[in-house]
Formats: sequence, structure tokens, C-alpha cells
Amino acid sequence: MLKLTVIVILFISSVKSDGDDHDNGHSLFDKYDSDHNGVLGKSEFSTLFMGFDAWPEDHRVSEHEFVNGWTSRNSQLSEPGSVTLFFFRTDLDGDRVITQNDINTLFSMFDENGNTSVSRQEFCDAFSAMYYAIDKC
Ligand SMILES: [Ca+2]
Ligand SMILES: [Ca+2]
Ligand SMILES: [Ca+2]
Repeated sequence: MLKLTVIVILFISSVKSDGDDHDNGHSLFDKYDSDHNGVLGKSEFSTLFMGFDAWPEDHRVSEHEFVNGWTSRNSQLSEPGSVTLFFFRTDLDGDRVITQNDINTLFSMFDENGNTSVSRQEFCDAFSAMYYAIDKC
């Protein structure tokens, strides 16, 4: 089973490196599931959004940092104008910066069954609902 998983992962990465620019929620999920256990824990989930915090790292992600970070890291998911929309949808408390407070709220929205981890299915459901650019997930 583990062997099969490894083969699948290798297959996915070889497809990705083939210049397939049809990125989607699945590959985004895989990119941030850094321990490859098939779910996003709170810290992995936070990294997806808070990882855009540029120097000086103050744990606050401005619109500028978010748009720049998203565009350079997830270029395939960056339709013109949509990244700014992502920012406003992520800034759930409306103070125009992304902080851990926003991510905590967002995490509980994604974690539909409340088991403190976000499964691939939960991720896809919530992500396609919130960020329209992902049409296949
Ligand atoms: Ca994980
Ligand atoms: Ca905020
Ligand atoms: Ca869950």
C-alpha cells in the first residue's frame, strides 16, 4: 500500500513537472500536506495562507503580500483579479490583514466534521466554494 502511494506521488509529480499548468485544488492540497499524511493539520493549513508573510515577518499578511505570494507560488491558480478576491474572502474579520485569527476561523469552516484536520474532501468542498478559480477538485 505504501509502495502504491509512493508510485502515485511520483506519478503526480512527474505529471506536474511535465508543464501541466492545469493546477487545481488537489495539487494545492498536496503541496501543503508537508508530512504527506493525507490531511492538513492546523499548522499546514496556516502555512498555506500565512506563508506569504514577507519581511518583516510580523504574522500579518497584507493584501500586497498575499497577492504577490499567491501569484508567485500558485501561479496556475492566479486568474487576473481573482487573487484580490481570495484575499478579501480570507480576511474574515475584515481588518484588511490576514492574521492567525482569520486562519482559525477559516480552519473551522474548512474542517466540516470538526476533527481538527482538513481532509482532501473537506478542502476541495470549501476551497471550490470560496475560491471560484478552482473548478475541478
Ligand atoms: Ca499533513
Ligand atoms: Ca483579518
Ligand atoms: Ca475534518
